[in-house]
Amino acid sequence: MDLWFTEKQTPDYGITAKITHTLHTERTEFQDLAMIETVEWGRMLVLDGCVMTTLRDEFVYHEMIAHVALSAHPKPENILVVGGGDGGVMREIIKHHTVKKAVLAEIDGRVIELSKQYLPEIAVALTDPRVDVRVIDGIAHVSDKVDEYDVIIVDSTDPIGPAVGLFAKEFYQAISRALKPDGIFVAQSESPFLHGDLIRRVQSDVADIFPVTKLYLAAIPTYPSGLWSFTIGSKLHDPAVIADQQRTGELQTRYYTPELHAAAFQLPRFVQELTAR
Ligand code: AG3
Repeated sequence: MDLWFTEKQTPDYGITAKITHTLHTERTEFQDLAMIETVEWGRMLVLDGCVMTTLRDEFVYHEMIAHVALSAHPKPENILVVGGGDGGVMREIIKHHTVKKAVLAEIDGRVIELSKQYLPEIAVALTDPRVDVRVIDGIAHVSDKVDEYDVIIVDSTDPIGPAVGLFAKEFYQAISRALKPDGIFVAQSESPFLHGDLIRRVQSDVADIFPVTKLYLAAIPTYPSGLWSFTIGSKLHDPAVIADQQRTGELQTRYYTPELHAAAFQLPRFVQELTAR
């Protein structure tokens, strides 16, 4: 049988994958959710028609959103992940032995439950004793906190639907308050090829709030255009510099390396322009 899934990444362009079967589909309280088995990329989680993660390339995104911020921090102990219900970011966070507690604030409990069921390789850490999984609105959680976290990671969907507020300047302000005086914040910030205006706006909003603001890149084949950006805001530490060489050197990873940490901040000229103030 010839079954295909297409994400329309723009009105005029998309990515298509042959699938062997659909494992699950439902309309949750917040979004359309699908688990599908693809031939090329393995099992895939799709939210509102957008590829969230696949078993074959998830390591790139999850390692790069977690290890840059955590390695730039000298002693990351209390961590918050907003979104990230599949658990991939958590799996990477708990590789840092300094971490005492990591809170997951995911608004859609079905993403957590179905990831545990269908993506156990990604969701493994959700049962770790250091991980506190909460089905709550991350925006409300962050607004309640002052001086609480060393690192806050925003693993959101695209800035449409339930994730719009996660790209708002007020949210970045609340994140800054919720962070300790040397805290670091990182968020996925979409594709330089397709979402340049968004990257420009996010960089400028974060730079209004955080003394150090940078952008770094990773290659994620199943995301729109394949080139993906992360915006990082830091109150004190330079996010491009590894704080504890030994801890970072010990990480078991497949994409992230100490050399790549520094290299990821080296931007092509057209991307540099998106970060100019
Ligand atoms: N976060 C989603 C990245 C956005 C992908 N966008 C798209 N396919 N249009 C990924 C969640 C993984 N933990």
